[in-house]
Amino acid sequence: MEIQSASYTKSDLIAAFFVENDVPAVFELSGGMIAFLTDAIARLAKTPIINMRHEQAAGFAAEGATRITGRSAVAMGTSGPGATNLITAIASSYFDSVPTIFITGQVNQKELKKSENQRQNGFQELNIIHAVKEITKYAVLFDSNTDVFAELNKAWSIANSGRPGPVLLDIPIDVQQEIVAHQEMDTYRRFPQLNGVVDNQSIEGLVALIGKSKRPIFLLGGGVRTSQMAELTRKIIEKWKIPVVYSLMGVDAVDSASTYRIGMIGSYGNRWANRTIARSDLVIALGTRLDIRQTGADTATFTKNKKIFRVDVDKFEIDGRISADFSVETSLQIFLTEMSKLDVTFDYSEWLAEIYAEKANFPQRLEQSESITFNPSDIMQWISSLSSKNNGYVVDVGQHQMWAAQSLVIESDQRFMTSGGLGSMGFALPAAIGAAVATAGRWIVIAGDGCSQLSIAEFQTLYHYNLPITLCIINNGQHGMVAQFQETNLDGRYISTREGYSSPDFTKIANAFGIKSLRFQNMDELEKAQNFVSAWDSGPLVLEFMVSLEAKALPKMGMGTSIQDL
Ligand SMILES: Cc1ncc(C[n+]2csc(CCOP(=O)(O)OP(=O)(O)O)c2C)c(N)n1
Ligand SMILES: [Mg+2]
Repeated sequence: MEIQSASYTKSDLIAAFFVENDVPAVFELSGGMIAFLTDAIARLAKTPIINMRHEQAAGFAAEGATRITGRSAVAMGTSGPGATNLITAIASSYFDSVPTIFITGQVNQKELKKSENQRQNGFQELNIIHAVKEITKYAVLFDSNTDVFAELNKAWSIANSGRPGPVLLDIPIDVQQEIVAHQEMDTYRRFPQLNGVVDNQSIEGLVALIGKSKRPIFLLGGGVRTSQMAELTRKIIEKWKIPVVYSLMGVDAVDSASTYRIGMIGSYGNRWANRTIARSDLVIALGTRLDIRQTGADTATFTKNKKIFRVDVDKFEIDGRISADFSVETSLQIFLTEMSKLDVTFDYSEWLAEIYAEKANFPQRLEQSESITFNPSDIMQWISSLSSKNNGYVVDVGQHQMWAAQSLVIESDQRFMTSGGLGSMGFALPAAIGAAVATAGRWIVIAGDGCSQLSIAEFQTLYHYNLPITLCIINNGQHGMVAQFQETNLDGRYISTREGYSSPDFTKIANAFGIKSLRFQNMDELEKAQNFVSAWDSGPLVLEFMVSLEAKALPKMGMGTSIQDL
């Protein structure tokens, strides 16, 4: 891009860089220390600026937009409280490997504190670089000598290469206003660098292992989507004909129509899927870190009587809590591309039949007691049936998250997004706002009554931009996930999950924000509303589902146990 004017500022360069790098949108809440930046972005009028009601929501929205488009979106906050409000969202992007770009305004360079021992010099001054060191891949404070283009290129490149993750740029307000000389836009972009190589031995080794295996299984994680490899993964699965289980982050790795897609494993996995992986003799784990919620605390039992073959781009995960029999440190792009070149197919029809028989024994809806007539599993099936045109689901944190992961039907190309590593309540609605801004079409949010109270302010963002989002609030009148923990481990003393907890009338709240809403008490009411809700096509809609306090997230692996025990 040619810079036209003689008096462009560094803010203008940054705005131009966003355009050049296809930034889907900038999400922010205003502040004096970012006012020059937002002004420059608005004057260029190419990158949408979405005004959120909290910087944390801006950060989650940028994460959502980045995850869905595969292109880094930007979240901005002013110095001090704006910056600290971004921190939870930065951590979320870090743990879920999302290359979100965070930009904070900073006080004038001459107002920065004079020594590390001085608490604060400028008003709202705060050393955000220091604060986010552990949860960013790169964080840098600009000064007058910073080569702006070089730093932007570096930031985008680091965020998107290897195992992706967030970066933060802290830009003092005086630097934002500095005039730059007439300059050619540096169009040089570094696309994600693929880490590692695959030697033939690894692939041949895998084929040999499968040859010796009676019950192999693929275990897919969030890496499949992070590396944009869902399509190729599906092709390989269909050709190799090997069953697939997945982690919470891998729910949308393969769509539900695939015969080989068995179910979710882990602490709250589908019972039949956990039993399947427990019985398998070879686990081919792709892009998954085998965390405690997947394997249980007892890792020895998890690995018993089976070989584990792992592919991960992050060496530190491979060296992490589960040691594999064979591991390949490389990107899934490289590994899956090599896999797809092999002309092999396997016949595990007997193993598959066994798995299907097991599945028939444990219908998900029957995990609940019979007294639960408005069954969460049925509700998820109903939500799935609303429209196959939905882009997918953005899901919050709690029992409702597990009900969604266990029972939603994921159609081809539909996404399932949730806060995996950080598990942050209040993620879903803002993340869906990011997704809705960055793509055409409707998104479904599934959130609990507790989570909804963390993101209620964003109802105004929904209304203001008239976003095509259907917010499904699963209202069980409690912090159900924690209450379930208290029931098992604290003799049913429900401190601050039931006692001292309450929630407002969400349908009235939605109406107060100018948003249409409906409340449902039972399956009959859902059936009657089906046509209306399916046809709804004008901006946001809030649906509230009144679920029993007694509904549980089941099956549940006990503390310190293994999935073998389920
Ligand atoms: C920011 C944050 N605070 C606290 C928690 C702990 N926590 C996990 S689930 C949960 C309850 C969520 O309640 P609700 O949204 O009603 O979901 P439910 O479990 O009832 O479906 C809490 C408090 C968390 N994960 N994130
Ligand atoms: Mg709840």
